[in-house]
Amino acid sequence: MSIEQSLWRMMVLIRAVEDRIGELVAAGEIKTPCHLSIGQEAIPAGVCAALQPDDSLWGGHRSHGHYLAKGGDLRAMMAEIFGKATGCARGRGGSMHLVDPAQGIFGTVPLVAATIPLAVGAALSAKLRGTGQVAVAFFGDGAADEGHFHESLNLAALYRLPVLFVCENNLYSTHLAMKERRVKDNIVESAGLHGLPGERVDGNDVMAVLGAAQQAVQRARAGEGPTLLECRTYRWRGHVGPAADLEVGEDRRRELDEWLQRDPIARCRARLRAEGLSSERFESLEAAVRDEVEAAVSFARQSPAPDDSELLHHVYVSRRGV
Ligand SMILES: Cc1ncc(C[n+]2csc(CCOP(=O)(O)OP(=O)(O)O)c2C)c(N)n1
Ligand SMILES: [Mg+2]
Repeated sequence: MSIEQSLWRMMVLIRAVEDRIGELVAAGEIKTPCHLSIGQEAIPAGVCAALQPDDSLWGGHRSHGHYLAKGGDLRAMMAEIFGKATGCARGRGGSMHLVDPAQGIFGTVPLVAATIPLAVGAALSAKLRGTGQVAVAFFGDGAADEGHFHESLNLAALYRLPVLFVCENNLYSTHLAMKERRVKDNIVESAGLHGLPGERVDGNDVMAVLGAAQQAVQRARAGEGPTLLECRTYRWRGHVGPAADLEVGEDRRRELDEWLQRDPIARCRARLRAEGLSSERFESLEAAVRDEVEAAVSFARQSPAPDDSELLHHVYVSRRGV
């Protein structure tokens, strides 16, 4: 499979998983709040394809795609979202606490901007140990409004740390459009202010995202320090849950119509089609993805809930090792 085909497949997987999660939330079977990234799939797919398995990933509340693209186990994610003992956080975290240390996924945390400095810490550790590992922080435009973002960029630039700051700018922080929160549309300029390179990328073009991430990773591994990528995109669903949130702000319906035309999966598919990939091949890959998603849902449904007696396990570190 070519790199572009595997990126297309990853985007299809992320969307199929999230479409299914949306259905299960609407049906009341999933109770945990779920923030869907439908429309934004090119960013996790493109960035993670530039990483090695032992590079670390740090995410936020909208991180299903980050987890999957970095190699996180789909069944363990679905079980986590169902609150089951087989979940990647043993059913205690839900959709917003996905973790898989074996794949370098050390934390997705719903406190906005909280994992940006953690990625800087991981990059400092990698630099001190001389491992060559890179750390990636995924965060939204809302997180770029927070002080953590600026402190992290400054420190990473000062110490020339191997870290990628990936801002997924979907133009909204909950229901607040960027223009209601910032005087200027200038997140990418924060890079220059703090002394690191910054680039605005078409976040709905998976090959553009991949190219920008590869360059940033190369710089980081060469000891040249951090990069900020501001990937422009748009989420098709509302802030949380499956609804489209069309009543949020007067611009949303028009914007959504425009951004639907820039569907990252359709764009990638059109390129692959022009290169000769047959409709039958697309259909068989899509069917395999659907089967994979249904197998994960069955696994989650059949898994046991955590036992009541373990309620306080894994909450505090115990000297007895419980
Ligand atoms: C420190 C903190 N402040 C506020 C919130 C409430 N909150 C949750 S998600 C969110 C919006 C974040 O927007 P953005 O960073 O652009 O990410 P997006 O939801 O667009 O992916 C806010 C304000 C929070 N979780 N943490
Ligand atoms: Mg946002």
